[in-house]
Amino acid sequence: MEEKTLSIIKPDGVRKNLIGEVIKRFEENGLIPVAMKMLHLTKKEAEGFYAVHKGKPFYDSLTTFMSSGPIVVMILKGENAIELNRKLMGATNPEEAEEGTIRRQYGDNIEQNIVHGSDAPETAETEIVYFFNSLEVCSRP
Ligand code: IDP
Ligand code: MG
Repeated sequence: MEEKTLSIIKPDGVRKNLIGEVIKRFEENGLIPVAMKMLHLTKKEAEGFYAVHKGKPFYDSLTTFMSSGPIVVMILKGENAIELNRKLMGATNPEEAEEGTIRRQYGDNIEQNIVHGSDAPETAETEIVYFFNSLEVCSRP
């Protein structure tokens, strides 16, 4: 089934100059960007995005990290885009991520793990509208 998912190259990915590398992985694996922008979240905006994790011990540190520098936010389109993106990213903890995945290859630790990807159709929808309005989403074959 064709799906859309939200992808973020986190501040560590941007600092490490991995924008091109990450997008290349997506394109090579059938995930096509249909919307894209670079922005620097405020702490409040990062807290809003990660509201689902509010109350967890890592929430404050995570949202400080996510607002520590520019990020690249994208909507990716493709067959089973949500699951495929999660597969290319690898497990949350880079040490536990499969060999060859983005997080395994480039992530420093369980927090600073280079990329975000939606985990289900409902969260993909919520996350997409958090960042993009309908005029910013392109139609691509
Ligand atoms: P996911 O990004 O693989 O979906 P989630 O459990 O949704 O993982 O957590 C969101 C983000 O919060 C992670 O990508 C990571 O940056 C951070 N995070 C998750 N668990 C921990 C933790 O135990 N310590 C520190 N940061 C964490
Ligand atoms: Mg998640």
